[in-house]
Amino acid sequence: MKMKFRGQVLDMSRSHVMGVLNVTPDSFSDGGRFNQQDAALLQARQMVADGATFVDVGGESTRPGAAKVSVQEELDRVCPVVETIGRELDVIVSVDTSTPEVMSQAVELGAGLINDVRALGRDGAMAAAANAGVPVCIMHIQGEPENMQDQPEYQNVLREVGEFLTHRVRAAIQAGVDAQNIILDPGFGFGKTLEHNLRLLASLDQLQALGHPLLVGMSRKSMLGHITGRDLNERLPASLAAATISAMKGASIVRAHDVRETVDAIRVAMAVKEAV
Ligand code: 7PM
Repeated sequence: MKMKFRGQVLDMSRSHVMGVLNVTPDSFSDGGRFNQQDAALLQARQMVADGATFVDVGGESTRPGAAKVSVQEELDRVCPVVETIGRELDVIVSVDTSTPEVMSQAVELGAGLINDVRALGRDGAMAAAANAGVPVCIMHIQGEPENMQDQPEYQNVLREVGEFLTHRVRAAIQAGVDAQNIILDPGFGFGKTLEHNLRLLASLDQLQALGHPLLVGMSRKSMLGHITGRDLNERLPASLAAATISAMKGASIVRAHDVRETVDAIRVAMAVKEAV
């Protein structure tokens, strides 16, 4: 159960942490490109010190209602950060994008993983991922990021997510993506109610049966707010519980904002798994 990310070989039977690094400019940080580069590198450096195996660099917000970003703007935000982190730090740089041009350029600049919340659904994305030759994470989403939470509906969420992912895997392999290079993600919060998310988490082990390593992201998500009643900035304990459960159920990569704490939580889960 090994997977190769450029230079790095990882044992995917263990759980690894992916730190979230947003390079979307928010309304009140007008620091300019150089400050943003510095800030991104500092943040990534801390994540690596805290035990991150991956840093996920994203330049396009998937938030419903977020402004659309042009291809050039996304390239300008993401590429310098990918290049700098790849050069300066011993970490696998993941590029969180659905844009084929960004996939190709980021991998050329050192990215070791493509993370696409649109499951390589944009025109040219399958081919770009196949040509890039690095592992790719295919995530389930119902609808589009803009409307996904309007009225999520499933007859059987586990079966439908499994079928969606199976179809995307087939298409990716047909486009030339190496089957050994495919990671799957049920897409917590992407077109799902709390009930759907919980059913998926409870059955995560069954998604393992699809035969690909799993990535999960629940850090700070509203599903945890719904369970605990906590605001965004008070969801760390809930996020750690979710990370621990996913690690126990075999997730290979856990995407998280709070790397240091998540690494500890996952170490406990892995120690318990090894004791069986
Ligand atoms: C608004 C909506 C803001 C959603 C941020 C988000 C995942 C991901 C994200 C995930 C993979 C967040 C998400 N979530 N990539 N990117 N899996 N593979 O809460 O669950 O971070 S963005």
